[in-house]
Amino acid sequence: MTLELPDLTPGQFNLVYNMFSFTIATMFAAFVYFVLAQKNLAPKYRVSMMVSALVVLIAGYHYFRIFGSWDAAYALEGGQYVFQDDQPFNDAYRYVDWLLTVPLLVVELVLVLGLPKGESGSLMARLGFAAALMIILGYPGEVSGDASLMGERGLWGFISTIPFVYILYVLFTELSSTIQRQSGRVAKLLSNARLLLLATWGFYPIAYMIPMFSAGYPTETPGAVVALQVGYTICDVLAKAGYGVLIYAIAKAKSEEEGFVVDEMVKPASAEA
Ligand code: RET
Repeated sequence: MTLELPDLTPGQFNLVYNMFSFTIATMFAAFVYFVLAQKNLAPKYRVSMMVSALVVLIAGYHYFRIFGSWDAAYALEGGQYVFQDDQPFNDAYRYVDWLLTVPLLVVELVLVLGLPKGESGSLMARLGFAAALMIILGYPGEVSGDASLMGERGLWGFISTIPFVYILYVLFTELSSTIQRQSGRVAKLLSNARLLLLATWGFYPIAYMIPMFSAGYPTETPGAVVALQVGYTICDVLAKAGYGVLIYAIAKAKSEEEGFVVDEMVKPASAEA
């Protein structure tokens, strides 16, 4: 779905432009890091790092497309960035990205817990399904021309919050006993990952609400358009790359506790003889 946007000042246009560019670099750098860091983990935990790598790769691609769409949607005319009607900004990339990556993020967390097979399968299926539902239900509100709190944006936002609350409920009730079963160090890291998830995921619905309080959104509210894009972008960097680093720390701590030793030293030829 494409969006009609207002004209912007160079400062506003460039802020979003640079944030998108920074995010592409971060996602691809995180991809390389997650792929290379796998060798430091016990084989059992490598799959959660693979999922982290997939998430940032998918996001890097989508930010590349979002960046291209943003660039094409504006032209500098007389010192202002003027919106181009024939090349509207495509906001669907963001939701397609979330649809693919949000279920993967919950899978990542469940995988790193290292639960028995039966338990983890059901947890992943329930959380993954709720995550996908949350994104699908939020989309009609995001692209609706009616951005008011009591209108379409507010309604879809409210419906989408139901699966969101369900995810939080599962994470903070069912998962608590699992976390308590882990050693002190791992339990601390796991509850940090859960808190990071709450803090970053909780920010998306807040960003989603910005247009509800901006009369005339989007064509008459350049500030709200910029705030929404910058807000979602910061959340994505933290929720994907930042969260992946924490998942790595958990997987590393668990690997060490389970006796895994990284064999990094390449022995000189003479030592092998
Ligand atoms: C929407 C619509 C309004 C209500 C709620 C929402 C929640 C969105 C979330 C998105 C998380 C995205 C992540 C992406 C990173 O890969 C859809 C904005 C509750 C929680 C983690």
